[in-house]
Amino acid sequence: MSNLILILGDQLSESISSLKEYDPDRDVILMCEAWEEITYVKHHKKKIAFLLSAMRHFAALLKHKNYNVKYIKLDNTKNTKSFKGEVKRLLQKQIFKCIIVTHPSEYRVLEDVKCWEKELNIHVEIRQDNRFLCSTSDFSLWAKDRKQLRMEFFYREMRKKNDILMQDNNPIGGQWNYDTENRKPPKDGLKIPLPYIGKIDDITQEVMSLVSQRFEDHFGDLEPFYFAVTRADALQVLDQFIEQRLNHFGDYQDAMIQGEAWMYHSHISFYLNCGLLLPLECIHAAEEAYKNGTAPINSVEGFIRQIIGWREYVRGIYWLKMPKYSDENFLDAKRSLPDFYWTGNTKMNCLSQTILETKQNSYAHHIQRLMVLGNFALLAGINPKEVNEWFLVVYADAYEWVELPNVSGMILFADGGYLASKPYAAGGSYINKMSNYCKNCSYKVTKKNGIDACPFNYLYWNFLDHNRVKLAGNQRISMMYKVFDRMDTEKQATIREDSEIFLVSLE
Ligand code: FAD
Ligand code: DLZ
Ligand code: SF4
Repeated sequence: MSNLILILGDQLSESISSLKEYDPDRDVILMCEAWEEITYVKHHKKKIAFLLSAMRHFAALLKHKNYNVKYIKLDNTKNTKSFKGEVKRLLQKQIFKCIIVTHPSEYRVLEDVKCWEKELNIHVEIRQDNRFLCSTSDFSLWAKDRKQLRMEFFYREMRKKNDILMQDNNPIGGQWNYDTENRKPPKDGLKIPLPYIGKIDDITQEVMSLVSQRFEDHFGDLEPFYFAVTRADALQVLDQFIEQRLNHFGDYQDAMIQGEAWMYHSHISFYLNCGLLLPLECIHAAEEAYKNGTAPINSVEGFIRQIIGWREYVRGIYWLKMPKYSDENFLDAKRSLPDFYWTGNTKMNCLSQTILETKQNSYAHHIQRLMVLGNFALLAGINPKEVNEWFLVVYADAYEWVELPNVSGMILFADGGYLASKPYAAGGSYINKMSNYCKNCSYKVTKKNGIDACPFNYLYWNFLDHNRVKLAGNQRISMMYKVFDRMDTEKQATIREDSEIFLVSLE
């Protein structure tokens, strides 16, 4: 008897586990555009267009290779709008032995799928996601009995286990981590290569019309659209990165330049997260560039660390800690997300630039997400639920498994320090050092207090002061409490007053 193989929108890899032992004479592959997936949060228009186009192209490729694919478009009048509804509809037409699906990447969907066996009265086989290098069970084993997890130790294990950048059981170059060589401020006159610009074919055009008609009220600009939507094109993005950007990736990993949304980053997260690219091929391409002498170790190690380290680490934490992780709010942050996160309408230039680029591209690079958007949300005490929803909506690479640990764990310290050893809090001088945003800002980054002072400056101290009970014991920031305590009481009062005025103005 035949199997029904369900392929979800972020599982667009021919080597995916659900397709193993596929039998062309019996099995049916189901892919569906699901209203529920598109609207359970109101995803950025560009993100929807990207994913639907990538899904349609993937289905076309499978059909071309004679796979038996049933692809349900969003505007199919019989579309029931959900994964379960579409599976059920197919079960009513044909008898299957079993439903096969690769482990969904989000807890919400996994919980749904787990109920189908009972509800639909058919065996459901959930296969491990073979696109990650560390299985969820291996991660739990590694994490077991550790009170605090640290990415660095996980990363070293992954390097050894996968034999990446290793020589005789030692790290190539003699060091595991070149983080200190990943922090060059931007310099004038950098010639940053243009990002990949994909062609819009008929499939993408059709999807774009659909998105502009049906999702007009969603955040973000649909045009110009330039993402790759096939594996072949995504491989070109990777090649272009290795040839043109990797060389400087390490030096300028933490740098931000006004008007340069893409910097020397790789822009492959969209493709990795939906399956068009696979982690090992990206890692091997970078390792090869080091061996060929075309990219330095600080770039290659830095890039590989993001993929084999951070990406796998946050996924491990997600599956270890869900569902409780999504309710964490260690610092009891309650403020609503300011409206300017949707409009960019703020006098704070770093925020305004980053938000407008996000609106345009459905992309911002890591340091903008971390030190501008994240730092502000942390210091202003924004409610983690609202921050998480915003990050899930706006980025084309966002799925809960990767977005949630980065937001609740990395930027908001909402998990109390499980993922990161200290809050990534900083005043304006850090942003000034790593960017040129402050030059064009209405606020003065050098001023600590007063109406025209950079808000990050007083909000930083106010944040520490406000969260003293929960943070003062953290060894990595206890020093900053000593600095605050040495300030005279008048200065401390001014910090509190400026912060109060500013935070009230957000409401
Ligand atoms: P590069 O800088 O070129 O890095 C290469 C690859 O490393 C990325 O493509 C990505 O796959 C991986 N990577 C790097 N950092 C991380 C990280 N912290 N966690 C997981 N993978 C990482 N990444 C997502 O893929 N989806 C998200 O929803 C997401 N949300 C984030 C939210 C916040 C608050 C922060 C601070 C980071 C978030 N990241 C997320 C991580 C990171 O910012 C993006 O992966 C990166 O900006 C994607 O751009 P790139 O491909 O040019 O990355
Ligand atoms: C993100 C997304 C969107 C916007 N649309 C669809 C869709 O129409 N069909 C689909 O199969 N997947 C979509 N996705 C990706 C899913 O949300 C993702 O596969 C699950 O969250 C994985 O658990
Ligand atoms: Fe951002 Fe402050 Fe610099 Fe303005 S002065 S760009 S608010 S860091």
